[in-house]
Amino acid sequence: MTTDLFDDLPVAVTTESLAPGAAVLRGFGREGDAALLQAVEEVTAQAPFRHLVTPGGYTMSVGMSNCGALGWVSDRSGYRYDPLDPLSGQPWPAMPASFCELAKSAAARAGFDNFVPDACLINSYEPGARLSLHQDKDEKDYSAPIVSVSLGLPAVFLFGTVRRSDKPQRYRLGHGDVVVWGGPARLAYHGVAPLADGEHPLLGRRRINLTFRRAG
Ligand code: MD3
Ligand code: FE
Repeated sequence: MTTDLFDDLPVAVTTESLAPGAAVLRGFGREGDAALLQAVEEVTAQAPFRHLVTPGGYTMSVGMSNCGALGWVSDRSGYRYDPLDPLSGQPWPAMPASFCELAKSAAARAGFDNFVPDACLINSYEPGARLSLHQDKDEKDYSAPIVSVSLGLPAVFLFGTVRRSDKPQRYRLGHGDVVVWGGPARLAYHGVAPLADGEHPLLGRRRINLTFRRAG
């Protein structure tokens, strides 16, 4: 359902509700796309993308990095937020101010005032990479939303319910789309179908997703 249209902006942003608590802001991140990508490159020069191993011993097909005070990591001992990058032993790169402002303004537009993220997980997908159905449960406070920003090749996003066995709905998330997941959607199962090949003018054969979280 379309609830508003900001057609006075250089990029039109429409807000649609996927489910109670889940709002898609189509194109909200598109205006600043080149600057966002530049900032991703600066972060990942310090903290390169890596393929984490799950507690079950599988290597993830999605490459991951982080910025902010806390970063999400996985290894044979489990999932956690860590203030240090295990690859370097150093703190994660600071969250660029432009990231924080985008996340805050998206959350506010979806009805979550005062969102202050302390973690940004950066996911990098190449054709074939996928993320199986999961819940995001490693954060301390589920009252804060999660804000996601998609860049590059489009993905089919799978959005279920709080019951793993419920059949997920499928949504296309394209370049610049921002989604705010809060309230009753915060603990919904979700995932990403294998990325289809393609070529994006700015990102090439790649999709990058930023997820902003209040983790600590
Ligand atoms: C719904 N990332 O990093 S973003 C993740 O496209 C993750 O890389 C996907 O799931 C990606 O954990 C999906 C959309 C998303 C993120 C967090 C959510 C949807 C969510 C948390 C609760 C419900
Ligand atoms: Fe997730």
